Amino acid sequence: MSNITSTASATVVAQEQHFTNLTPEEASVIEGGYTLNVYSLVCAADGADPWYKGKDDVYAKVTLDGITTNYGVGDMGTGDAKNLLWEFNFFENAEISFFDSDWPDSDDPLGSISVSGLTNGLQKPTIRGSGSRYKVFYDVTA
Ligand SMILES: [Ca+2]
Ligand SMILES: [Ca+2]
Repeated sequence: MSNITSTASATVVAQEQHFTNLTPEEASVIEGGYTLNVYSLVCAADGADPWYKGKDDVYAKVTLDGITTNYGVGDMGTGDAKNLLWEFNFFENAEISFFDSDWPDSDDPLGSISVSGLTNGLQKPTIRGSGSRYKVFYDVTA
């Protein structure tokens, strides 16, 4: 750090020191938040509809810092994969809950993922619900 030449600049120097302690990734989070990248969804087992109703009718409820929006995915049966290539920006937390759409009865939950910070590389958890299993490929970047 450079020499402090006046009391007025001392405050500025203190603030700069605060930010120089951040890693480049942390600094970029403060500027622009996080990005949740959802690459693909793979169906390991579709079980949320009886056989005569066919494949799961998949959609996602995406909640970013408390605001929820629905995104369609489409029909998925065992072995199907869909490239989603979704990018969501958030600051505090993000959650994606997948559902099988039904009518007139209520939709069946397929499981969810939830993030509140950077991931250590690509994540690929298996989510389960209503007799179905899916693998979600995602990461969180700054
Ligand atoms: Ca169903
Ligand atoms: Ca259905």
